[in-house]
Amino acid sequence: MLVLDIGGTKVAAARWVDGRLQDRRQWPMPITPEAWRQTLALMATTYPGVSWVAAAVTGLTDGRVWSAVNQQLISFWDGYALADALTQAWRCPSVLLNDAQAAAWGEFVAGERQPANLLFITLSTGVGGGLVLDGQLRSGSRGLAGHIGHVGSGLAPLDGDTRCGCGRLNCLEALASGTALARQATHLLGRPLDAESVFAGWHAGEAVCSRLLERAAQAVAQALGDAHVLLDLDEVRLGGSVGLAPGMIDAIKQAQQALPARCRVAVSPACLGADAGLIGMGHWASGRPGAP
Ligand code: ADP
Ligand code: BMX
Ligand code: ZN
Repeated sequence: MLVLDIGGTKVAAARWVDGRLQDRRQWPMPITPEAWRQTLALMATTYPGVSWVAAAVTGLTDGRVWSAVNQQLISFWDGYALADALTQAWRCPSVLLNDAQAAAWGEFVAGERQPANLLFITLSTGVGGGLVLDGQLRSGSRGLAGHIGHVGSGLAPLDGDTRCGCGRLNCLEALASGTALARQATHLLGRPLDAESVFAGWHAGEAVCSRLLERAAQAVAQALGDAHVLLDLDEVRLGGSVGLAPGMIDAIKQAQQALPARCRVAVSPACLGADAGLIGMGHWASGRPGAP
């Protein structure tokens, strides 16, 4: 089986052999339909002889067709028959699942501990979430379950750009995603910055970057508090390049101190690191009817 993790910034791929990843590779996520078709063709040549393709993908999926929650993340794909495109590229069956839901399943099945009620949250291009409740992956009948990036954070982004690409105001994703950090810093400092530079500025003591990251951490802590009072979680695992960047988890834990003890859920870095989505997809797809 071939497993893919298609995010807003990168596409990761690996063969899934005997419950492990083999030959893992990564490409930038294309930003035009033509570039996507080229990347797909390149991946098909890189991994010949595949009998099943299982893709964890940012956005909503009914298992066959892809659509966006945040219309700004991959604008050219809305309504795209992604599973058919994968089937055509490899001439084999394919399945799809949301990326954060796949990662949540990976963390539950293959992490060091198996808490029955687990939230995986990724701070990455967007902010995604996946829920395992009573030991079962909760996708929801529309694939929407766990989309914590689109809960209202109660805080406004510092650049005044309050409307998220999903249509709501002041979403967590509009404050704490890599895209949001870069957007706010670029506006406030008047020069282009990416999320990596915002972290570098923070560690160098730059005031605007520190304020942005502390506010992002505060928004994450609030959203985790909301999820915890709603679901009584045993644990939260944090992933994504922003979530796993040095200092982020400590800033979130620090922000949790402002909440009443009952609203503070234990947060730890994803046991599977950046591979949670790929590994989760391997385990999840292996359990599907007809899987090799
Ligand atoms: P994807 O969203 O495709 O799953 P990532 O988890 O790598 O990919 O998240 C991409 C986001 O993380 C981008 O906004 C990028 O600028 C940011 N990012 C990547 N590396 C770092 C880093 N070392 N520190 C902070 N932010 C990072
Ligand atoms: C967005 C949404 C989620 C996704 C999350 C993290 C889209 C295209 N995606 O909230 O489905 O899980 O981003 O995605 O609407 P990533 O690209 O940052 O990994
Ligand atoms: Zn939103």
